[in-house]
Amino acid sequence: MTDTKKGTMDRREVLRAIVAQRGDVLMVTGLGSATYDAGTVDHLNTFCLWGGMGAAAMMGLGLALAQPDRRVLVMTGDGEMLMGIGAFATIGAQRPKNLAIAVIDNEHYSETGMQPTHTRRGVSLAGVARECGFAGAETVYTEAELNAVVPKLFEGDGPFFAAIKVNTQRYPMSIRVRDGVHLKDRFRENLLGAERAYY
Ligand SMILES: Cc1ncc(C[n+]2csc(CCOP(=O)(O)OP(=O)(O)O)c2C)c(N)n1
Ligand SMILES: [Mg+2]
Repeated sequence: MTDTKKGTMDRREVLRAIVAQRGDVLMVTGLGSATYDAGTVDHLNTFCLWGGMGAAAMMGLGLALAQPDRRVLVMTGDGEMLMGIGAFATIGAQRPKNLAIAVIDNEHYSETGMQPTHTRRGVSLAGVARECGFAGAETVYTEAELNAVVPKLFEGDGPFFAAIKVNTQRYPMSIRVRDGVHLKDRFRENLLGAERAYY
């Protein structure tokens, strides 16, 4: 399966549509613009990755397995997801019901200068997820399709995957909270309580 249509949605409007329904979901964001997007709506239940390109989905899997009663949402870029593409197989094998992944797919590596990624050449991340055994996997291009897919990120049996096609608009590459250790400690303390967070 190949995707040849173009994304026209704005990535930060997509982010707003998703976080408006986030409830108490635990979010992990991948390095690159997904982390900068999430930083505009800084939240104690969000862990923003600054490095470890390709690790976001695996971090989400670990979190989902450790916290089976919580919903976990990974939000990352197409380039970051492509670097960790083996994660699809591991998640497909584990099949955590509480995990969803949303890729903000601008078909480029925007942080490093807008080099086109494989999705620009027709590689379908949703196709990979589906064939790896995800419970659901979709590619969305329009606001109507987005509105239909957002609830599936938060409820229903996972693992669920959505590639959300966006335009190539770039935003400032910065977030307000920039200390990685602080972001990690803050996330753990909020989730586990101070007594358990540091052991
Ligand atoms: C191992 C590794 N290789 C390359 C980079 C450089 N790098 C940082 S962000 C990025 C692009 C991320 O692209 P994508 O995930 O599609 O994010 P977006 O387009 O939304 O910014 C790259 C190549 C890196 N940080 N680590
Ligand atoms: Mg990208």
